Amino acid sequence: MSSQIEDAFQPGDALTIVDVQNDFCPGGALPIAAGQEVVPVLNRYIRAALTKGLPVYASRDWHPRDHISFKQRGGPWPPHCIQDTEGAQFHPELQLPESVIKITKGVRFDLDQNSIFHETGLEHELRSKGIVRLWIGGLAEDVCVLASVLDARRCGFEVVLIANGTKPVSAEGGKRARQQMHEAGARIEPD
Ligand code: VGL
Ligand code: ZN
Repeated sequence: MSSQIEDAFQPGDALTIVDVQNDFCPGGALPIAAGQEVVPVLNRYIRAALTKGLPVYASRDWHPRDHISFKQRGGPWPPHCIQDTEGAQFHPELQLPESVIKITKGVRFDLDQNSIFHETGLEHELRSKGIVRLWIGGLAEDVCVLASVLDARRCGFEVVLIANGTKPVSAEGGKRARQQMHEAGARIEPD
């Protein structure tokens, strides 16, 4: 029997999982409340994508030590997702397939990359694969998910936000982010 997710997936879709890393989950360096709850939801989407032969992308925040976005450098964030540390690893229960295509961001010394499109070449990659629609979930809804959804829309991709597969840094920020994503033309599902 096919799942509802499988039925909703179409050729030209890609699943895009943003920054589901230990540091963004409870116990991590920049914990998002209930961040780990996105994992079983996104695992269902991964299984459906594989069944339908759709590509799965997973981004990771991957900062050099002493990154410009860290508080000690005048940035907004505590140190997090430092390259090759435990905190930067994907959540251990996230069932990424061997075929996963990783997007590594936050590596630049001179700027932060909240959006998975920002200076990563992802637009080129998606177009070369004939992708027209992205299903996006992950962490954090009001930071990297928001920036990525807005950039995807600017690039002309259709976007479905996996609403139960994302969590915000703050509840208030999450409400605003959802509104902004909706206004930018992203479908929010399930609503
Ligand atoms: C993120 C804060 C700092 C995110 C990354 O992935 O949403 N948030 N760096
Ligand atoms: Zn970061």
